[in-house]
Amino acid sequence: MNIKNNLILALDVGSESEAIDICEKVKESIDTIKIGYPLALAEGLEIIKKLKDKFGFKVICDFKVADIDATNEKICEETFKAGADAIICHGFVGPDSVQACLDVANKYEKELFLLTEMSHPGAKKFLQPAADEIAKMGIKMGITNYVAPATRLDRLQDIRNIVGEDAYIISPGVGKQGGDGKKTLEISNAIIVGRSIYEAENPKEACENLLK
Ligand code: O7E
Repeated sequence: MNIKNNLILALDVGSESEAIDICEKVKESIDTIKIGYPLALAEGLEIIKKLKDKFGFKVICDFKVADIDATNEKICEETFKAGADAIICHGFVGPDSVQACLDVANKYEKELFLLTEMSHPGAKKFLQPAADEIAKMGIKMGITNYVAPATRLDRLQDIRNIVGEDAYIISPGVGKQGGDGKKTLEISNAIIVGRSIYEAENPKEACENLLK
């Protein structure tokens, strides 16, 4: 995925009007947004096409898909039918569940991101011990896009070492969660930033500062 300024906006706001307001303010710096449950549950999947049509953005749907294969297939179908350019799935559910997501992404000629280790402190308890194996599974399955944390650069580097330089890694955790954008981008291909932009008094300036 080609992402302008290697910066993805996590648009975790609660309404279409807030989403449009933020997008208007940052549209010069950003061409890719991540929509997750907060906005999708508030406004429905139609919000994907609305924002794509209005701003020409690419939309990554962060539904952290984590069910059995048959249900994952249905979730991905609905998401790509609604216009998503990519979807994020969890890896801990295992290869059959992830394969179901990959098959639907391939059918729509869209992209799948595999979530390895999460960025929050709690991820150390269950997910971190499994994350390397999740990344290895992804490589075995031919997955080229990954999510790995900006909050633990040593772990981000470990995951980079497993998936290789050709893989595309996006990293959440910059700003409010304590991660450093510049250092993260020495390992990752793009950063995902939410609150530091949409909660800022001046989101446009917040974006520009991040890009500096
Ligand atoms: O901390 P913020 O406000 O900059 O937002 C970070 C966003 O990334 C937010 O949408 C959160 O749900 C998401 N995220 C993490 O913070 N940590 C993770 O490990 C994974 C994600 C995520 O986006 O998952 C799929 C990429």
